[in-house]
Amino acid sequence: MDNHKIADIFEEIADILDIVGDNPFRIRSYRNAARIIEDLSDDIFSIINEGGTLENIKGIGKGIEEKIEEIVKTGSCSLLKELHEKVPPEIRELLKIEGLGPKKVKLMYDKLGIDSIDKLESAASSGKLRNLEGMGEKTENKILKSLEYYRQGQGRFKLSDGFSICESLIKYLKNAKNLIKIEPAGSFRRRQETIGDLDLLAICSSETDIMEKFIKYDEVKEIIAHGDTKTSIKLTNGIQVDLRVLEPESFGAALHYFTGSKAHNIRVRSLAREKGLKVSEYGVFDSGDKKIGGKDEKDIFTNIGLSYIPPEIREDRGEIEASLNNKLPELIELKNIRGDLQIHTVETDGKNTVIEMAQKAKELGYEYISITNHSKAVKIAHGLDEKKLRKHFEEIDRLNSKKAPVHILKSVEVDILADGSLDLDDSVLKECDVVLASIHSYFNLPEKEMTQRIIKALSNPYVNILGHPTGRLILEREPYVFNLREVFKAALDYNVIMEINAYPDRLDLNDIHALQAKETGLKLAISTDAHSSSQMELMVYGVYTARRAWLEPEDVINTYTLKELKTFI
Ligand code: DGT
Ligand code: CA
Ligand code: CA
Ligand code: ZN
Repeated sequence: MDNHKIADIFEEIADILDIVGDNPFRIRSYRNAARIIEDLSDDIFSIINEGGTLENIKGIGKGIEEKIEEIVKTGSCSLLKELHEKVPPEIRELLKIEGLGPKKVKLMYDKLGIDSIDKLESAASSGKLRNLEGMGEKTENKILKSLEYYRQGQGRFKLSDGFSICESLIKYLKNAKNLIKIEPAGSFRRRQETIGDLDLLAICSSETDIMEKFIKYDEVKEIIAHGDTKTSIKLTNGIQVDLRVLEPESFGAALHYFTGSKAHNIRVRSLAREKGLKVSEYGVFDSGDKKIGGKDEKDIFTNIGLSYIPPEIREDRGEIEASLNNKLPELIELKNIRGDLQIHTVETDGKNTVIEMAQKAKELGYEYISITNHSKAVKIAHGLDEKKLRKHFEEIDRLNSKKAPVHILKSVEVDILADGSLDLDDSVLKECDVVLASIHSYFNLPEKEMTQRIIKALSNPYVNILGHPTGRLILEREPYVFNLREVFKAALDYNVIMEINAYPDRLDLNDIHALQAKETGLKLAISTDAHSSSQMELMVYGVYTARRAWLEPEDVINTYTLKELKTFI
């Protein structure tokens, strides 16, 4: 449990109170508390566990503080449990549809009795939603589109969720009797952007109680199967976890098999057959069925004449051929990153100051950061106009001259307006070290118009990087509709770099598009889009995406030294 999880609980409480039509002041106090806790730099768990108080935190009253203590001490919240009983999960699920908030859910329930995704779908497709107050045909169509997207992603989870689940679960299982090793496999190990279920593999020296511990884990909702070598559970958040206990002699073979992907496995097996060998989850066997390897994962590769293939590219997208021909890429690693090129600060909607972000960059071992606050069109983020941006730059100059912890590049995330023009005057863009341009509004233009809009923005001579190029939010919002290949071609003409936004909800460009960008001849920048110093640690998710896209350090401009970067820009 961390601050983020407490904030989630309060956010959910506020949502449900909204649905049942509770007192608006009470609702607001939970929503505020959620926001405050999310932004807090201190760890609430340590504060409470060390006997401290939250009294001094503005916006956290007595009632909320008691709830927090309850959550820290018991791991759950009785109010939320009560609310869960009042409002069934089918209604709460409606909140997951993009564009539906608690107010709309309540309205739809009160007026049309909509209490499930199925009922929502039939109401929307038979044109019943458009007659509700504040809705119309457009909203209705939007909801239908969101529904389709939701159904596609149903049952899948973001990679970052996989990390938090794995972390707590593995920490818990580490105390099992005689456990030697436990490792995640599957799509999680391949660092796919979403995961269907988690696959854990363990070896134990002798008799173990790991399966008993596993089914007694706090977060278990359902035991799907329970045996000595394989057990499957479903957690309260809906994710399934499979745990297998293996013989040490075949651990490597099983790790390879259960890491997948399935398509990769099929290729590996047929390659083995061509060599008169057999590969299974138990090992590598010769024509006489004698086991010749399987303890270590690398046995699988070496025995069939392959060099080791990193999990992230085991997708049968050419990795087998590359491995056979010794042409595997030297994949980028987190340690190659020398700076972060999208960072927001208190000047707009960030939580930390420029100097705090620079300090964090220093801790991460970086050489430079680029401060990219929003421009004025992004009103909810209090975007900067020309005058404010220039003042901000003076401050950055001052910090750089006083030996800032890392070099601070003067930049901006300039908004791409509906017609493709930019939100700031060229005269100020010219003064920037780096210009990042992104779309934050008018997501639903027709394809041609959207493509032209982006290309027009790229044609501005001062634009260096296109931020979160497709605008998608994983499992939430589809990319905007435009012709990506044409945009890539234009980017090549205008020398514009494509961003891989590392924020776990975005990962935009995704792996496939990032590879296409590389093949077009473009460079990429992996940036966190951090709105607080701790979010700068999310860089690793962008690196996973880059690895899945076969990127090497030279493909990514923030692996360059400051001097190289400046020359390139
Ligand atoms: P997911 O869970 O949908 O995100 O994707 P994975 O890749 O984790 O798939 P999962 O959990 O169904 O199975 C784990 C791995 O086990 C998979 O990546 C490859 C291997 N595997 C599963 N079923 C088969 C199969 O029928 N044939 C082969 N060759 N391998 C399989
Ligand atoms: Ca899986
Ligand atoms: Ca599985
Ligand atoms: Zn942005």
